[in-house]
Amino acid sequence: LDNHLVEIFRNFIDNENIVSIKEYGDGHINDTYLVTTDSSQYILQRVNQEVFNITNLTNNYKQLFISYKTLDESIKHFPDLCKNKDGELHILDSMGSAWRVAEFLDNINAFSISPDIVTSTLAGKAMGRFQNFLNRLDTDSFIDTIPDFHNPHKRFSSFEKSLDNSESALISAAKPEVDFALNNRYITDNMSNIISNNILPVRITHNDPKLENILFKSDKSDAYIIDLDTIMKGTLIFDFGDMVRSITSLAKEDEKDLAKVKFNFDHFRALAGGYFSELTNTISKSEKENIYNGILSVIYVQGIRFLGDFLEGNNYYKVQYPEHNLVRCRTQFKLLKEIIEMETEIKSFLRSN
Ligand code: GN1
Ligand code: MG
Repeated sequence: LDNHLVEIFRNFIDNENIVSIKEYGDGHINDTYLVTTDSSQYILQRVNQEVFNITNLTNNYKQLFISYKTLDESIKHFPDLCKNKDGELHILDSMGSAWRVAEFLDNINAFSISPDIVTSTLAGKAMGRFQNFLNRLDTDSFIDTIPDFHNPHKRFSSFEKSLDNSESALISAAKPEVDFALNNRYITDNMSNIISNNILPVRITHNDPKLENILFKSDKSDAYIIDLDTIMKGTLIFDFGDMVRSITSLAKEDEKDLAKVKFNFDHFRALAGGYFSELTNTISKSEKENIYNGILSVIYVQGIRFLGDFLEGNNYYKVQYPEHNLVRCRTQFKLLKEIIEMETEIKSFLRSN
């Protein structure tokens, strides 16, 4: 057992014997461990403070948990965070790292690829229900944990900066992707226009609801939402877009064989059906009308974020090899192309649902 991890965990749970502490999951930003004790299991996490402001993050978690209790929700949407001895949701260690402990949910499955239609429908439903819960919260009590997180204009500008700062060898290695990014910047321009018209309702949204951040009960009766770090003001169409990004392609985000990265209409229908069935009464006309643009924007922005990080030498996302971010970028752009080819069919499906 790693003494430092044990010491940190003891701040939250001190009356159970620790059996093991193992690295866990596939998150790109924070460090996650599974702690097994003689009577239970927990998630221990080190929050990446280069990405998140921990004070704002914990403020938002408190809002979430307070609201959860006062609104008396009948369904469980997400796992609880444990309090430390002083009643706080995170601690800082001697090196200044921020740590927290969450409840580990039993009998659940996480997927990086949707295994079947039922799962895609359930993912949509679970996020739809979660959005309905978020709609009841006080928007102003949430602080942005990452300002401009989905701002398409800002994302494009930082991509241009990465391009300027990049070594020429890296730019040559990514020539087709850089060209694609530059040729398709209209996607962020269009989205920026829509946003500046102020027609999209400002809601509290998840902002990172990729499939891996949805945990499915083994009996497929329900699902929980995790990775609540980016819950803040945002727009629903980007949440839907991120689900489309991670659910409709049936390939891993870092799949090297692009032939496997294809837009799957059946899974799209299932996902959208599940999501909209929960949101019929809340989704606005402007959201519905711009949802296709939202999908394009999220996938394009994800592509240029991976590409920009590759060009800058992989400072942001965890990588397993130097081209990892470039490989990730390629899957995003491939999916984006597939979706653009299906524009008419996708739009007509969205109109009739
Ligand atoms: C990151 O932490 P994780 O792996 O759930 C990223 C998301 C990206 C996602 C791509 C704070 O999410 O924005 O969509 O990777 N989170 C942050 O897989 O940048
Ligand atoms: Mg995350």
